[in-house]
Amino acid sequence: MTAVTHRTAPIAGQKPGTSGLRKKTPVFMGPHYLENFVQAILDTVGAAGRTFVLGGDGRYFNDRAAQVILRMAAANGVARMIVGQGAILSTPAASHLIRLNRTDGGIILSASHNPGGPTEDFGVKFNMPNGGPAPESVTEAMFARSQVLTEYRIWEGQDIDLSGPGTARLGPMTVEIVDPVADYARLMEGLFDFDAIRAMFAGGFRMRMDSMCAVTGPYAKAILEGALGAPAGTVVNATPLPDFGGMHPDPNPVWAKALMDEMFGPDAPDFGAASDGDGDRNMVVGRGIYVSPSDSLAVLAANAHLAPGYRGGLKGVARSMPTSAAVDRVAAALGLPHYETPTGWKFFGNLLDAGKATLCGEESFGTGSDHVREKDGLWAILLWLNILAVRRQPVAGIMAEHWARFGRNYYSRHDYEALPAEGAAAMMAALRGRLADLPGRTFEGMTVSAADDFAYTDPVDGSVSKGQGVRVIFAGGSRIVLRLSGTGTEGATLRLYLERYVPGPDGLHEEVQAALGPVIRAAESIAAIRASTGRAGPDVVT
Ligand code: G16
Repeated sequence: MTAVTHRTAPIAGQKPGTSGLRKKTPVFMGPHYLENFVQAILDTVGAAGRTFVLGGDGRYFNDRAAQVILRMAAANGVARMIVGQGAILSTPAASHLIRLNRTDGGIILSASHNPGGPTEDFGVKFNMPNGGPAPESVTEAMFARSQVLTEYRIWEGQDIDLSGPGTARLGPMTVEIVDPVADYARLMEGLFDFDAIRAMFAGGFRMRMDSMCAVTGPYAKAILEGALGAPAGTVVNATPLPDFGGMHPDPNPVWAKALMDEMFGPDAPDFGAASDGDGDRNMVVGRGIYVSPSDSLAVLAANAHLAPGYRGGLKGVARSMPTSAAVDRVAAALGLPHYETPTGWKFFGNLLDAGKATLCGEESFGTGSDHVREKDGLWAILLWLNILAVRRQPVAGIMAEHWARFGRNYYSRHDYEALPAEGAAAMMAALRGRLADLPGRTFEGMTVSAADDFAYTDPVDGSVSKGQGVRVIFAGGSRIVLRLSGTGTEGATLRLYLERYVPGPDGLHEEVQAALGPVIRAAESIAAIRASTGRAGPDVVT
């Protein structure tokens, strides 16, 4: 067994997007592709003497990629790797292990909610010592390195047996194989009132958790059915599979349709939830009522003090720019600072580290807090359960009271997927060129009060991120946002975010797409999406 150096050449396009480098699996499995990117990571963050966490969501190629990364780490002088058993770690559990063990960061293998399999998606991302995704300055440096490197180092040798907890050696490097669930479960137990939730389940409360054949299965089984005593069978699709059982592990009403059907059916349980490929996203549904991620963030912010971990109140809240302003209204009522960041969890890291925000959330089914530096699907579900256990009301009752108090931000996202990349970029460029003409003009009876391309100055380190999405804001709080997704692997995905504020007391219980009708029509007048894409309508409406 020895470290060898292989000659290689830069591979174009190894540029991390919204959350790491995501490509089709065959691309990642191509000659030197994974190796080049991992070498670029190690060269950028430094390897000698370091300790890193390694794990992934179990998708196809996860196991092979983990073995390659371990051998590369050993050859590059890494001292210790903490690896989830079977190379499995949910993204929030990885974030926790990075922090708990005071490591130098971690490598997470996941393409999140994108489907997995030999012809589907794979991804690699690096998280910093604070447990959060690498910021743009670091991912840019990785990309730059990938474009000039000429060799990579790898240990020649056998695979490490990752099938059970324990310690192994790979040349000079120690490999510590850990239970993926245990430390994470302990963290949750410290944040939430497990006794109250246990009593609620014991009293007959019924829940359905859809793990979508992805990584949260073992976590949800251990915590919900194990520690909290929910009946066996509460968690469905609980075995992680390399192809997610053919499911698209994206917890939204479209892809988690079976759960939606059950929650709107005659024998609906009290509470429904789903999580995604790597366990950082969540969807929550009550009996007969869907809770949008933006509303969920607002409800969690308004009620977090009911959970022991947040009893002292929140330091502040943050949301991504396209996320609805529902949480801003809670923050204003509670006198909390609130922040608006670009899309991408990495932008919350500084706010959390600096103690400026406790809760963060995004419209893209992500919610989290300062307990880790990633969004956390099961955490959000457990916080909901804690709130339900204390308030003893159905989800619909909680939502009705919330809207009555704060008003309602009707909200929807329309996605146009797999568009030709150049055409989509040209459409956005044309729109950006028209923004200056919009203020003062009226569409569907709504007057534009501001229109811009969102730029963010990080309040902690002063870094500036420009071109983060077009905003058209109307007097009265309605809003249209357009941006191109940074997580797709095929062509371009255009995201159109639509929001309309209704202060109440009237009009708080309308059908969402109907309530948004004027905003949808205004968006078409302003951006001419259908005309420029040739599409009759969006592919996915959430
Ligand atoms: C990632 C990011 C999120 C972002 C989402 C959608 O989530 O971490 O911050 O909101 O992608 O991004 P986009 O609109 O650019 O596709 P995940 O769950 O995919 O890691």
